[in-house]
Amino acid sequence: MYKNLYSERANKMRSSEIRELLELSQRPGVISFAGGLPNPKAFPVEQIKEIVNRILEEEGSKALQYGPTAGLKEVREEIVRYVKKEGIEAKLENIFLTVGSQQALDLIGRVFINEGDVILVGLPTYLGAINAFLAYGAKLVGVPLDENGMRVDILEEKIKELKEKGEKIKLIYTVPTFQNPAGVELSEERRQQMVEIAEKYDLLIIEDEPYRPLRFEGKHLPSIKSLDKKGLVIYMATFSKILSPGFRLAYVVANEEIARKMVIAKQSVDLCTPTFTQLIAYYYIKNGYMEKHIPKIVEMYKRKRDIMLEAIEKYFPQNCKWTRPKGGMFLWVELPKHISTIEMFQDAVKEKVAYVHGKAFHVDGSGENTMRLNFTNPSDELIEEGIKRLAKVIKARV
Ligand code: PMP
Ligand code: G9A
Repeated sequence: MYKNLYSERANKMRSSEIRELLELSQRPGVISFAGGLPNPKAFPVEQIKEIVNRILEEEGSKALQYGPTAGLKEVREEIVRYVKKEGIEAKLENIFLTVGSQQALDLIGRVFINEGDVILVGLPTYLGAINAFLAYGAKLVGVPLDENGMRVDILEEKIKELKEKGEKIKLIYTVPTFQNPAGVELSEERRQQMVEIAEKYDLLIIEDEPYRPLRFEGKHLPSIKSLDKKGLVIYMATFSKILSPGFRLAYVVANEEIARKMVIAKQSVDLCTPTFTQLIAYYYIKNGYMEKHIPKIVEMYKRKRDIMLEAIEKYFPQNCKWTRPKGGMFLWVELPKHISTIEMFQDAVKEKVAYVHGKAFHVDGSGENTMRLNFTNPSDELIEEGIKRLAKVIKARV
């Protein structure tokens, strides 16, 4: 009955497999490797309690009030200092806060995408970005990944091909560090090459970095933004994986003109990012808590990755392949070609184990024999049991 009333945009919106699975994952007895949820033990409840009490006592009138759309000045100043440690030189005008980096992805769509504009994305890539961009009518073109992240040689070939066909290419979207979903990291050389490609073809790079602080091994690589001299990289980072996703707090670093446009777009979306959570995160960094907290999360998640890898090696059939991520929250599994992880999901649910099927992350409809496993949310004990259940389900189809 409402069909004729919906906008064309509403008809393009797709529901997220990950969000749909959250309810199932919470059913009693189900071991979920599906959602990219942090472990609740990683939430610093006591310190947040202390900060919240102090904010309410001393700054209640600010914390409970509307704030500027770009975010509170002192919070943005703190972020200027924070990203400097990442080699990113930013001024206040380059930075604004958002309600999660998911909102930043939506704002990108709002500000840059006309119907049919091309965005180049990884094959696979983050589902939430796919859905945000599709809602604005973007045409998403996939570029394969290997163990060193996006294949920038293929990226350039695709750009040339698309240009020859007269397509309007706007953006390259990448999650360079411990990518969601594949867990791989874009090599330093490819980061540099990606910037060169953006310069050569007048494109913007969206560098989405939720997992950058969650490194278990290896050396930190320069952010793509730190290699960008021309203002072509829009960098986004979030507090979701290092503090609390419930805060819905993230930030964007971009060229001043772009930041201004995105902030204007944000004005209509929500007026401002909650001042309360901004202040909590601010004091969390300022008091030095963040610096001490991140290594604890890293230690916990590294242990969980190791438990999952060990269990996979022990229980999975030999003709499966999987990644060994050096950080982040996910590993990626490839099953023999004839197995559909979409069809197999019903067996998994019967065995009370959940994952996200890989096709959801592929904009070209491929990846049906793949799946993403999250290792951060389940308890250590349940990881092994869950992998055992999953192995049983896979073996029945091999
Ligand atoms: N980008 C990527 C790559 C993600 O993995 C996620 C969360 N899973 C987000 C963006 C959204 O994060 P948030 O909105 O919580 O900041
Ligand atoms: O709960 C969400 O939707 C955030 C997690 C994203 C993911 O699992 O990739």
